[in-house]
Amino acid sequence: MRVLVVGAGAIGSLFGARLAQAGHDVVLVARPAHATAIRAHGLRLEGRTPVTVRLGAVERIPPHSETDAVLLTVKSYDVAATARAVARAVRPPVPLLAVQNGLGIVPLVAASLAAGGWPEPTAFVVRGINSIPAMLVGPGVVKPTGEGEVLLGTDGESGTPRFVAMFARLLDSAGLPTRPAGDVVREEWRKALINAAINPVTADHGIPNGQVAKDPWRGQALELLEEALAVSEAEGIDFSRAEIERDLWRVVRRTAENRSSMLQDLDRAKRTEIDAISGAILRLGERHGLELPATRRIVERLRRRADRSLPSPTARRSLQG
Ligand code: KPL
Repeated sequence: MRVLVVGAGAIGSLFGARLAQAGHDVVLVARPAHATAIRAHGLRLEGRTPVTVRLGAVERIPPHSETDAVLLTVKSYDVAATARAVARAVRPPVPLLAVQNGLGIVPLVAASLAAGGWPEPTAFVVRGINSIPAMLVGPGVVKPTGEGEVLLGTDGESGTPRFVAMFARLLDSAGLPTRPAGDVVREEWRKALINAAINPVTADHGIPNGQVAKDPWRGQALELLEEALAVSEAEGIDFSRAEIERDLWRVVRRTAENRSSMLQDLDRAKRTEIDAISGAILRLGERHGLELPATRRIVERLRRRADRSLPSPTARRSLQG
């Protein structure tokens, strides 16, 4: 199958490499240094038995792209602009799997695809809620760092179950385990609650996910989880504390070696998803009149950190290519 992977961070690169290994015809849209390294030497997939995988790599979505499916793996803050660019370049519409952290991704992707010219795009959008961890080691090198799965689902009203089944077959064929999401909104929340507990703590202290299970980080993570849970409850998404804590520690265990995506972003002086995860929870909490002091503190601290560590706007533009 021809697969266009738009967004070759850690997850896009890992998924692209595994799909190419399984015999699919993969093109990755990547930052210039990553794309150049992949074109020159292939994409190195580290792990117990490192391999080099040959696949296509380009810096921009090629105009008039012909593909059977799109994997949209950019960060949440790039979803709108990138989905618009996909719709302009890929015609007619093809099934698109949106894999990123954050809430409300399906309507955002659908609206952006419509703005780019796809008619009735919701029918083509499948949401992927991913817990498979990976790290981008450097240009042309990606490393899987634990275990997880991809939950797949659509907008219950207008999404197409056929495409969920298609992406399940595609990812399963590449050894990327999938499961039906059932209620996508609820599962997005579950992932957001887990991200709100793990990602800012790991980013704040520069620790791998596994350390979050230990004091003093454990206490901080649980405080953030509790505040985020109060917001999800106010939004009508009810999780028992016991259920979500069990899920949190399961993800921490299975991704213990991983540096969270937020920590990897700070490592590389890239914009983080703090606003899409904890910031979104804070904004929703405010609407419900909820005080979230721990969340507010960490959002402010990480925003300040990002402002200090991000390169100047000019250098940032050249990093983005
Ligand atoms: O989603 C992740 C992320 O880093 O963004 C987890 C599953 C927490 C793995 O680190």
